[in-house]
Amino acid sequence: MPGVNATSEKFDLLIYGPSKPVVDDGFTDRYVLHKVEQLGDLDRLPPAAFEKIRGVAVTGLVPATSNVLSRFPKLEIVSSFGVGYDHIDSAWARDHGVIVTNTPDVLTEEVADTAIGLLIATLREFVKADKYVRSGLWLTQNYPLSVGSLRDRKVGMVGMGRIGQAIGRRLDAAKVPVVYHSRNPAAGVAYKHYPNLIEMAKDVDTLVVIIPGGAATANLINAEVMQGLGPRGVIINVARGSVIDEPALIAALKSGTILAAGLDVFANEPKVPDELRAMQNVILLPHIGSASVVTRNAMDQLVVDNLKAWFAGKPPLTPIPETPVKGR
Ligand code: 8YV
Repeated sequence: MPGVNATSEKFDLLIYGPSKPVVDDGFTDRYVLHKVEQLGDLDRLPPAAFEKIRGVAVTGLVPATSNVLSRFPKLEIVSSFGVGYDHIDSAWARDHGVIVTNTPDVLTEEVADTAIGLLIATLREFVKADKYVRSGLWLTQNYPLSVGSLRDRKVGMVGMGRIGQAIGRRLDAAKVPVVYHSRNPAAGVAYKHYPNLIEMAKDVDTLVVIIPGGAATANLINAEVMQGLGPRGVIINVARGSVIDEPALIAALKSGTILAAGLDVFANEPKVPDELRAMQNVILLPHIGSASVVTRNAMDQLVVDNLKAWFAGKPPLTPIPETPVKGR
């Protein structure tokens, strides 16, 4: 019977993705661990392992498509690292009675910190200013005043989930007005809601993007949105690269349609377009929104704890809404 805890039973798990100490060392000898770091290595698993594996820990943004998941006929649960799960085919999982879990909450404040840091660094040009000091130019003249400032801005959040609300709290503390766009108004949120993104873009000068990736939000931030934002416009993206039309962003930054951007995520990461890398009015981060030791350890631990709860016959701690757990 799925997930039942008979004393002598062993549970075969696939650890899929980059090796992580918290995950690698997180299981007792009741678990048999099979490890695959990337998609291309799956074929190296012995055929018998595919028949036995009942749980998968996805420890990074490695694809868990229907092609991958359907190779495990006994699969019961996919425990994924990260709050976003656009790398998992959750519809396939739902249709095949497989539970998917993610790692919400434990990264909320860290990602919100990153968003605010990136916003201020972009507006006040911290990276350029740092280079200025290192190059010795400060000895000859003061660094020019930054055109951007948080002081005269109005932020339009794209997405108002847990992380969006944590970013909002930080902006409230900084006395910056906030409004937001999302498909539906968020419960218990007092900021003005815009059902229409273009209308919001016209009313603000700064977008902070923190919505899930995937087909429903692909290229949501397009040329029209950038046009609406206007020449003072600043875009901060800590969500997924897929949410922004990247060629349109490059064109808007080049032409002065918008002022600047702070990007933690990219359409085809870790590949970042040369044009973006050459620009002075962007700050580029290597997808580090949640990437501190303390937060990543907490996320890894939640990946482990979801699997352990399931194989102890309990409900997993953080199932995604698409695969709710019944009867535990
Ligand atoms: C991780 C993230 O960086 O939680 C998410 O959705 O994007 C990040 O916290 C990502 O999972 C990379 O492995």
